[in-house]
Amino acid sequence: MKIVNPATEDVITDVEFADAAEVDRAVERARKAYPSWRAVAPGDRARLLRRFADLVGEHAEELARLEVDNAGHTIGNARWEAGAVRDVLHFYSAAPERNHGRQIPVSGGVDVTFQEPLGVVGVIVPWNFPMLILSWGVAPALAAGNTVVVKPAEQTPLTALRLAELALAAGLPEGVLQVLPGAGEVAGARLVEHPHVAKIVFTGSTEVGKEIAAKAAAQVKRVTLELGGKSANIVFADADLAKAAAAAPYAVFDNAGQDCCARSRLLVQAEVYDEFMALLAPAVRAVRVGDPLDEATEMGPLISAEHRERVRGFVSDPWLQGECPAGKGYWFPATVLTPEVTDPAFTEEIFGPVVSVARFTDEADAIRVANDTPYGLSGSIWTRDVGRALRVARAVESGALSVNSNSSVRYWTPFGGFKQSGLGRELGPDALAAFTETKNVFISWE
Ligand code: TXE
Repeated sequence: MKIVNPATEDVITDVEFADAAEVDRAVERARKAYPSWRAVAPGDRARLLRRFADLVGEHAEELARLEVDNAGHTIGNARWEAGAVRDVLHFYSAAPERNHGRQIPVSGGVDVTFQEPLGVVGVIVPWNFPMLILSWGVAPALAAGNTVVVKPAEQTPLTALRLAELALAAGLPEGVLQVLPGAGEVAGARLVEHPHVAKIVFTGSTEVGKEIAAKAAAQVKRVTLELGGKSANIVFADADLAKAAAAAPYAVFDNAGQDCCARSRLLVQAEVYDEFMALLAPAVRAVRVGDPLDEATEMGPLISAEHRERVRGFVSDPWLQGECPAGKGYWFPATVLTPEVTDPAFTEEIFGPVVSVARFTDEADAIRVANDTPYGLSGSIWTRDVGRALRVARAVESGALSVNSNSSVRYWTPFGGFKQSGLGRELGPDALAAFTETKNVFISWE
């Protein structure tokens, strides 16, 4: 399959896609590698993961440039992402030595609860953050003693393939981490259906997520799902409006809006709507779109021509559009819409640099509009009133909220969605539980 640079439309390379038989062989290798990987002493497994993390750090610039070429990320973002992959691996490298289990008092013996690895884990990765999202599944899965088969997205296999080489160079045994580029309906589907894959970690569209959940249910296979979002960015009249307006473009246009946490619904309290929009307009016009390798660039291209057409389909009568390059590359300008709240632009995940703005009257109205969606991944609340911030944060049905900030993801805190935005949590101290099975053993002393 031809792999394309979305900023230039040049073919970077050709990558062979795995068919179902190749997936079967990879799962078999992972199965063979599992007993000895789970038996590696905790300290040794920790050291191997730290070495892997260090190698990612040493190759951070190379990985970042690969992500720029393959996914169109800005070089600044891609450098941050390479550093984050290293940090996620470091964070979970501490886990093998802290997988303590529990001892619960009983009479007539000793009762021990173990957290056992699951076996072979399949990680299906999307194209929007190819190496970062890979690390969220791979690091805790390996730390817990599982072996892993990764299927990257069709468009973006390059950093995943490089990470697999670095894992081998770090000393991870053959078969412990494999990366298999392939089509979703072929290689991805086979991973989901394979009876020897114990768990699927999937990040992608809600539509495919539902299909995977249904297939997994037929085998009672474990799943973690990170799906779509339509998050609200709620600006109350008492907020620092200049700060909220300056942050709003980044909240939705980062990674050209191809972010499940994008705050693509901007809800502004009616009495400050005009004032806020007057502050928002220059901030949107100032977003620099262009060559992702230019350090000053803030927004790169969309992933493909097909995706750009999909994004364009949501846009009519924009309130404001910024500039973007003409000519080659899948460019799309930063766009602000003011649609009806029933319009698809306001209700559906666009996954592009498009924000839809609406007014609300009071706190209850803001909560009602924010929750009027099948999604529930992230969101922001801008206010100077601490009580209101807490009330709204508790009432909004989302997995990752921020107050007077856009941030959603820190690798040491839990991340995941309410409602149709997902199932289970990634990252944070609890992610290890998602890659282990609880086993209770009673030992009689009588
Ligand atoms: O996603 P898919 P697509 C949303 C976003 C975007 C839309 C479509 O709105 O515009 O989804 O993107 C693999 N069995 N998100 O079509 O198809 C596929 O190969 C097993 C949100 O790219 O869900 C890829 O590796 N696997 C999102 C991965 O699933 C299958 C990130 C995601 O692809 C499969 C991406 C199947 N039947 C898109 N079909 C987020 N949550 O961040 C496909 N795949």
